[in-house]
Amino acid sequence: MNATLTTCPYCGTGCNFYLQSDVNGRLSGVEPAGKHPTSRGQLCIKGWNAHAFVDHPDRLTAPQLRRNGQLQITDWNSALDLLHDKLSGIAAQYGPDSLMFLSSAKVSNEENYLLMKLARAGYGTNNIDHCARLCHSSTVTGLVETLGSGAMTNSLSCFDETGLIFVIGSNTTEQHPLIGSRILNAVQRGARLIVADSRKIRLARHADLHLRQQNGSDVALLNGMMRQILQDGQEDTEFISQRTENFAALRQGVEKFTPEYVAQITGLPPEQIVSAARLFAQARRAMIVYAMGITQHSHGVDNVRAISNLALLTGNLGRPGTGVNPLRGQNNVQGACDMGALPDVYTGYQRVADPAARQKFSTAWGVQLPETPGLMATHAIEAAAAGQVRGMLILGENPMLSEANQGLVRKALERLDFLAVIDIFPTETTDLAELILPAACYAEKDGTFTSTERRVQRGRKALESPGAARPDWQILCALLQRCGLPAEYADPAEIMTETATLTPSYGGISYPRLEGMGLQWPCPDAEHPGTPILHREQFTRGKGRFSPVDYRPSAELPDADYPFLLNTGRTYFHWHTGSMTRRSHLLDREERQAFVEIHPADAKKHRIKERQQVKISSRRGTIAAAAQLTDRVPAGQVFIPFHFAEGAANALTNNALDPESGIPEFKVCAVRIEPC
Ligand SMILES: Nc1nc2c(c(=O)[nH]1)N[C@H]1C(S)=C(S)[C@@H](COP(=O)(O)OP(=O)(O)OC[C@H]3O[C@@H](n4cnc5c(=O)[nH]c(N)nc54)[C@H](O)[C@@H]3O)O[C@H]1N2
Ligand SMILES: Nc1nc2c(c(=O)[nH]1)N[C@H]1C(S)=C(S)[C@@H](COP(=O)(O)OP(=O)(O)OC[C@H]3O[C@@H](n4cnc5c(=O)[nH]c(N)nc54)[C@H](O)[C@@H]3O)O[C@H]1N2
Ligand code: SF4
Ligand SMILES: [Mo]
Repeated sequence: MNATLTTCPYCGTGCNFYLQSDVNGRLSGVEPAGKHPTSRGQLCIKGWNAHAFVDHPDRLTAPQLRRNGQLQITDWNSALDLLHDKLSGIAAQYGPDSLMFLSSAKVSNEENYLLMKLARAGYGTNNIDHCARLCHSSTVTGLVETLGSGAMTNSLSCFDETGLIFVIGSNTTEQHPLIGSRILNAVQRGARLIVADSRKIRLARHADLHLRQQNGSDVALLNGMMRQILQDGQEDTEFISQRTENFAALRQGVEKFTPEYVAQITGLPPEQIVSAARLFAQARRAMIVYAMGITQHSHGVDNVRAISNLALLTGNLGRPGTGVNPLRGQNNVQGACDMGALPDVYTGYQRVADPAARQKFSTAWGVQLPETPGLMATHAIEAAAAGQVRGMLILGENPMLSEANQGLVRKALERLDFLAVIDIFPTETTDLAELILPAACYAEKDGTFTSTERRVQRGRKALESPGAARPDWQILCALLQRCGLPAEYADPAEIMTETATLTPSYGGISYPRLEGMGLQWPCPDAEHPGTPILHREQFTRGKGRFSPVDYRPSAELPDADYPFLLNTGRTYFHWHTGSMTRRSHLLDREERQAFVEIHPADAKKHRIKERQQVKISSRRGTIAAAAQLTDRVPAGQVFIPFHFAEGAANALTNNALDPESGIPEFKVCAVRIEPC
């Protein structure tokens, strides 16, 4: 029996475990890492089952090419030649910006670095993005403006020291289970808990206050809390005068958000807004924790600004047990952003529009680089549907199920002249691809992954990949070479060495230093111990900036034709588009089919029974799913997880985008329901 220490491939909590393999080199199970600072000898159900999909018979094992509608197996050389010829041919004919590259928060830092280098240096376009666009792009935009850095400010260990936790738009016990447990431990120790979520999530049961405001009304709620704090004279005047700017504008901006006005918008009783403000302001150390309930709105950046304003107003930044803490979702979404798999930045958020940064990368890579920021993933879908993007390479994403408004996504992908997908399994997106390349999964390769607390950690190879599947980094190296760029890296460690020289915040990161518990960036040099808490002496941007925001309603609200508000998200057992968890026996057994949460009173009105198939329609599509009658959702709202292809929530969702971050409004649109 062998045991290989590695990082969990599911969520950004970043737990570590040992993959156990038997004498035949097959995985037999998982054992949590006892000394790890996050997992501390525990795992959630997905971690315990992280070995289960690895040897599933559906794994892609050979490159495949679609000819006359039929998939044919081909060899690697022909497949890579074809891929390069197609991409360079489209670039030559229609310009490099007719290409789009989608990178992946499931793959390593090194692989994200190589794909962004390939897009920029190899094919001459900044059109590269990944699922952070659908996730925390609002955070990156909002927090860079207010604090100077888009990452979680504090560390997970801070939950052990805080006096109050304000969870807003995060179903933490299901989506970041080991962070959820840590919050529950803090509550047991005596910390106060405020939960703001229209759904009665598990944390709500343990909260001092559960605010069930209408989805999409958080700006009003947060502004109302700030107005009350100012009225009570509970703001941190010393912090405001020494460490912030633009305070007068904030005071003015929140002035109209009286408890009564906020009550009208949120549907909350005015007293609850006052109580929330008082509870929050009384804590000497308060942590704000948020996720998709905040970011996935057409005003997602404004939501993030409002959160940042609240933390600045109360001096809850730069100290242990405080902070603005966006919980990053995928195992390496923090890393994919850090590595510059984004249209406007290179690694470490160095801007492509900044001539000095461009010169630095141009010199290092030995090529001229494109000057204008590229397309966001969501804009690229629109551009492909309009015939402006013609070739796409997708590495480890499944936009057919994960992007908003599936009808539009299908139109976009079908209209492409060429689509290639690199994945470990067949997906709804590979179904549309001309070329499919088989990748090694996390257990079959080395690499690094960066968790939500900015902890860069090792993933380690435990077994060989099936058939002809190859690690993504090797596939990308072969493409870089076809573009005439040197790519003779012996292993991912050498790729990290190159990345570190170009990235100040990763400057001190190297494989030998990551043995043990990894390192938290910024880690600028080889002696630096890493940074558990950001903004201690000053903010990354200097002063913290108050950015007042006004309330804007969601793009599409319920009306007479579509009377229900559709909320979408996830469940404990499944992961996104299900490619891995629906192929993990024990997880699949727990939840086998698409379902919709409906309030019992609404079900009664529409004569819908428990487990009955229900038709749900929006202006963009119709799906069927099994009714789950529950008061987890408020009356007037239905909740559908987006894991299930046969009842795809995103056939319904609205692709209205936040004007700044380009994130879709996954959390609010209007639907109607009827029995099938
Ligand atoms: N099991 C499992 N875990 C996961 C994932 C998974 O697919 N499965 N995905 C990972 C990823 S990539 C991410 S990004 C995270 C996401 O983690 P979360 O953001 O925690 O998950 P969601 O279910 O998308 O939404 C969280 C909550 O936001 C609430 N909400 C909706 N609209 C609003 C609103 O307007 N205001 C407020 N205050 N709340 C609102 C919803 O009711 C829901 O309970 O989870 C990660 N962890
Ligand atoms: N309605 C609705 N839609 C949403 C959301 C929502 O809350 N509501 N949330 C959004 C959010 S936050 C996110 S993060 C996105 C996620 O959207 P996606 O990233 O598109 O979803 P995943 O299913 O995680 O897709 C990852 C793919 O990578 C593959 N893969 C896994 N490991 C590897 C590997 O090592 N190499 C390669 N090449 N491939 C690999 C998997 O098989 C899978 O097909 O969904 C978004 N969509
Ligand atoms: S909490 Fe996240 S990282 Fe930890 S075991 Fe569960 S899915 Fe894996
Ligand atoms: Mo995400």
